[in-house]
Amino acid sequence: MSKVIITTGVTGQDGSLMAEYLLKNTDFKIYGGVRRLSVSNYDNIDHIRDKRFELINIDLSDSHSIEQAILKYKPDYFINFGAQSFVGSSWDFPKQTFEVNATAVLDILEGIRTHQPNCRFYNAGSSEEFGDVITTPQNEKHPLRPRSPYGASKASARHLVKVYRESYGLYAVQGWLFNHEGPKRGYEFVTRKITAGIAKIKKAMESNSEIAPLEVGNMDAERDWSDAEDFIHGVWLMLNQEEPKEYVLSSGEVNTVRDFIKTCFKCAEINISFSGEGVDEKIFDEKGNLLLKINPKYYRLAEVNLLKGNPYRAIHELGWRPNSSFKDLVEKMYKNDYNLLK
Ligand code: NAP
Ligand code: F7E
Repeated sequence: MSKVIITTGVTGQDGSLMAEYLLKNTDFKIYGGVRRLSVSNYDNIDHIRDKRFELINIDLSDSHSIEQAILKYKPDYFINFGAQSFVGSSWDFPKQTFEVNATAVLDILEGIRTHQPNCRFYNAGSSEEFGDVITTPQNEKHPLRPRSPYGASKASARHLVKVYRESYGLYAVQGWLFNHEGPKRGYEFVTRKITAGIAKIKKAMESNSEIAPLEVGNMDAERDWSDAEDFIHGVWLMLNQEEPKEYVLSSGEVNTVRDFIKTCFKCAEINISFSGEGVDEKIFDEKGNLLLKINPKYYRLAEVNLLKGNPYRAIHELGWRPNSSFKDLVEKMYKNDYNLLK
């Protein structure tokens, strides 16, 4: 009998990559949890045609659906990638963010404890838990100082995972994953917004049509960006150790949002110049066309200015390492978005 795995969030970036990874690297039966939406969004999984991959109903805001899935499919592994994952929206929907990102984790842990105590559980933790950082780079010992309802929800989930691991002996872990990106990234996250926006600008230039300038928020924010594909393997390693232990996954390299924008314009072979400062900062092309401006509506109520991870422990204990460089990542995302416009 092959093993059974439930993965939530399969319509999203990480869940869909994990489904592909498991189909390629295991002989498991994979149940992908999806919730009902008025218009379904299966773009990231539409291409998967394998009878080992099946969609099942799990809405993380409904504890019954979680318990029923555990009872019915008796998973050997449960990977929870489902979340309200957009930090910016977590101020608009704080309660929903907490319920989906923290209370649902309690429901999964209870379901596993009660019905499948040998099931290994991974919950998707975040560098946003470190928030207002006091030392750089951040490793597993950095205190949790979240700055958003999103960060607070993930930090709460972390405590629950630890309590269930220590109280009931569950194999339950939550890695600290720093920003990871790629062609399956949602369009509201800054990297995809930039690569999709600059691809549109390039197309407009090529067809002599009107250029719609990109609008962003804080270009000084610094992030440790990696390729999401690198992280999926790290999550799988974290789930398959002799003893449950949690790790930081990151590249250890930091860039500003402005660096990401500059690198992407370079990939698009568009020469740019900057003018102004702060909210008046703008980017123009050689002909004086406006390509980018600041829109304060994208500023966060409380910003996390700098996140830089230290993946030392994952590299030395898990044997994991990031493969892709920052420039490779920007290029891969830009090329994908440009090709989508063909
Ligand atoms: P994502 O692309 O936004 O995917 C989120 C997934 O969660 C989607 O499949 C979404 O389904 C699902 N979901 C949302 N609410 C749900 C609900 N009530 N019930 C069931 N499913 C629900 O996020 P991601 O980038 O893949 O991230 C995966 C996980 O890692 C998340 O927990 C995120 O918070 C965490 N994380 C991500 C990063 C990163 O840089 N990507 C870094 C650290 C941690 P719909 O399609 O139905 O909306
Ligand atoms: O913002 C700044 C923004 O929304 C990155 C999620 O996967 O990673 C992600 O969270 C930075 C922030 O990602 C815009 O203020 C500037 O400083 O792409 P983001 P995030 O908030 O870092 C963590 C690790 C997760 O766990 C999350 O799930 O970019 N920024 N201008 C902007 N951000 C957005 N979205 N849009 C802008 O126009």
